[in-house]
Amino acid sequence: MARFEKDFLLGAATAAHQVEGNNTNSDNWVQEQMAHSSFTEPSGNACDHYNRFAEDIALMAKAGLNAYRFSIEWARIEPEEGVFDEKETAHYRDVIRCCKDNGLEPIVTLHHFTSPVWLIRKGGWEADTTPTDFARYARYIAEQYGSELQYICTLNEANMGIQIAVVAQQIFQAMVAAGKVQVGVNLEDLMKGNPLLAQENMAVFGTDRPAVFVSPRTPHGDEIVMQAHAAARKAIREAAPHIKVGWTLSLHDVQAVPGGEAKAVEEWDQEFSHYLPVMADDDFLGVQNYSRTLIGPNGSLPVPDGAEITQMEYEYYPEGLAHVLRRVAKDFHGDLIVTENGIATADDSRRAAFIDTATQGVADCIADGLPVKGYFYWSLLDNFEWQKGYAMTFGLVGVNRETQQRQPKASLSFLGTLR
Ligand code: GCO
Repeated sequence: MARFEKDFLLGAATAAHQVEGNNTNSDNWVQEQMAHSSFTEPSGNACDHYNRFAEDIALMAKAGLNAYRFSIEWARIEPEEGVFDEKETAHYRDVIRCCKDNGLEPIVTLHHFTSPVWLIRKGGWEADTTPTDFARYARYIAEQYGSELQYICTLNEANMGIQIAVVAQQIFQAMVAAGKVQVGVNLEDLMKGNPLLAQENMAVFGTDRPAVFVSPRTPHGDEIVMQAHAAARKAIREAAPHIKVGWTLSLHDVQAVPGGEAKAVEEWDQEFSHYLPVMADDDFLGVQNYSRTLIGPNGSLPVPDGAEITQMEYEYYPEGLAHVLRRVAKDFHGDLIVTENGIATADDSRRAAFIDTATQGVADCIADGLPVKGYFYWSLLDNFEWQKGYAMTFGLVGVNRETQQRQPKASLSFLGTLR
């Protein structure tokens, strides 16, 4: 049953590195190949989406979706500093065209966690040169594809590095905050450090602690990320003024238990509020929510006893999405797009139930006047969940790892009925 207007953007999301395969010029690829890698397995061919995008896009169209959020891989477009690759540029032009031919609005993300190796060698997401480098790439994309696009997300989960820094600290204090980070990274390894891995990093990146996007970020790095976003936004607007620009944030439904109120405010400020000045000039905010976090007087609490947990070990809590939308709308006055919301589960009926509750929450927000323009389920495919590898099944479509054959799930058809 339709829950949204026909022009509401209803779709699924992916990220280049997690689905395309063979992203060989990226920092992640190199780290996955290291002998002492903290990744459970390498991404390899991933879902071969690089070659099978037309089939995947057709599946979404057939199900009734009208939008696709995907990322362009910077490491493919600019494999060497200042050198733009024409073949890869043509590839993403084909992807965008394929979306349009299938009646899907392409929502492009410029950076979804992975970066070119050369950027990390220069100091990565802690380096003062990165905002300029990122803006050059953003301008190129806007010049190349601007006439075909209406929306660009600059950075995916701009706040992830800060979340990881905070959680990593807590882990050191023996507070394993299960469910605190909405992404599959191996935090314990990250914090303990492995001297052999440090040597391998040194050999490739010239530093034993490469400042990749998904690593504990310093306050300086947080500034760099904000500057990179603002510089990219300016470049995009100069090249293609009609494009709506925003970034995305990983936003937990932060809930205080009695006594945890002050901590919860601190948590929300670090996750959201302190970014308000840089976001003030954005057209939209990409909201990414998967669960809630309960906060007590000393910080985050474990998942309540008896609660249903997902494969990611955080709480099944689809109500969190509407809570977060209502909360951000109080302070951010542009449009809102749910750029990610989803569940890793082997039981597809739980996925459909999750989508049902979450999207009903979105529809209620819209009925109350919130400017929510779209909902993108994470993820289209069972894909590479970073350091956790292929074990996490978020997809609306299963992928046979041997044959790459696609297996659309009932949740895909269910999502398609909502507009
Ligand atoms: C994230 C990411 C995705 C993850 C997803 C599931 O933004 O954290 O955008 O890459 O795969 O969140 O953990």
